[in-house]
Amino acid sequence: MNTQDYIDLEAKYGAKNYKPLNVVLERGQGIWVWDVEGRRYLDFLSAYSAVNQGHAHPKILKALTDQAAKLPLTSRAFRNDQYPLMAKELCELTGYEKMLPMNSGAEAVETALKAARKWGYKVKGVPEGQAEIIVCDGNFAGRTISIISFSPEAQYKDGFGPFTPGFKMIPFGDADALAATITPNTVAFIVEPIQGEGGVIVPPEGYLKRVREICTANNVLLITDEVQSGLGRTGKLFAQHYDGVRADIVTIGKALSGGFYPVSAMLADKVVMDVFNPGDHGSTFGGNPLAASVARAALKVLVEENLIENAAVQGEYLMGRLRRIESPHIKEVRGRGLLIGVELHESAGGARRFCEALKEEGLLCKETHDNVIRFAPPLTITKDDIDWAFERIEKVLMAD
Ligand code: IF1
Repeated sequence: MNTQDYIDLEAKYGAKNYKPLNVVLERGQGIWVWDVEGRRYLDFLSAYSAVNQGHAHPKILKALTDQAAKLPLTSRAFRNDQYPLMAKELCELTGYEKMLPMNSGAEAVETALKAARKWGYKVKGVPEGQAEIIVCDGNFAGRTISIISFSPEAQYKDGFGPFTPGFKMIPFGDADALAATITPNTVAFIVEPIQGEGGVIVPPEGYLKRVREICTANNVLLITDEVQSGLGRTGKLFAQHYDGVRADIVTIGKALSGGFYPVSAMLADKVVMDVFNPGDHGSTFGGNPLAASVARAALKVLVEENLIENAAVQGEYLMGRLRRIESPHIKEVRGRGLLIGVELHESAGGARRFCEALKEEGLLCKETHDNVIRFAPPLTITKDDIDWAFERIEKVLMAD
């Protein structure tokens, strides 16, 4: 079968809920992927930051296969020997007292929202059913009905009502708006330290620090959604660390498994996490031994291979080179570490065509919204790899 055969099959039998680039991948190793025609590409999306450790990392693969051969799933009706170790290692790495394991990023966010509401009622004393959670314009936190209930994106909501109440939206980056919107019933503020889908939007200097102060002063939980910006992507363990902030709740996912398996988690201290009693919340696969074993290996690789520091160094290098491209199409280059967005002028005709052109040059990336090209390679990338990629990016962005 060739590329078109696969595309035709997908069109015939698969839902049309994505419009992918017409490249059919069959193998990946490190920063490289190969399509069914044998063509090689540099992956500059990393599966939306789920492959920070590079494709098919041998050490994570070994953890996966060893555990899969022993015991993939127990359910939480019984205990297993991997989940407690993952919980310990994750809490020690991130500096939180407790974690709750889930599968997708959206499930980690849903868990955080439930924890915040229950903390509001049981600890803060908000009247039952009156909890308010403040969100930011430009947010993306997943596709469940409660999460799209606070999405700013009409398409993500269209046809999916009625929506979950209890959310208020304020502009991203505006700490005064947060202070003005908090009421006695506000239980939490959820924010991405850098908005990924929103277009790689970096907030003003000191924004998160001020938000942290406002939440503390008003006894409101600060939730940072680090599903995409976390685990080294921006050059720090968490993007919130650029402001020296410690949120009350952190959601993580994606690279928590190095791209091998859906693994996510909510992190918090006991004062929040202890609102969950046995039976309150759960998931069939949450905390399964295969997920836990893979996550332990993925975190080990992140630390042992110094990928967080590499993201900072290589991201700085790439951003510097991108900012020197004198292309009439480029409006702004922004981001942190290896989470980079190149915003194009309207006159450029949209980012998609540049992603298509870059695919022809052997580089895979994805537009976010109409005019931003997102560059997010695996954190294992080297300076030479970046030079290889940059040559192609400059060629495409300098063309008409
Ligand atoms: C899609 C976007 C990225 C996320 C943040 C939670 C989640 C995500 C900050 C939910 C997931 C994915 C979802 C995927 C495309 C991708 C995406 F374009 F949609 F927004 F990365 F930017 N918080 N993002 O970025 O995690 O449930 O997917 O595991 O839905 O199209 P998930």
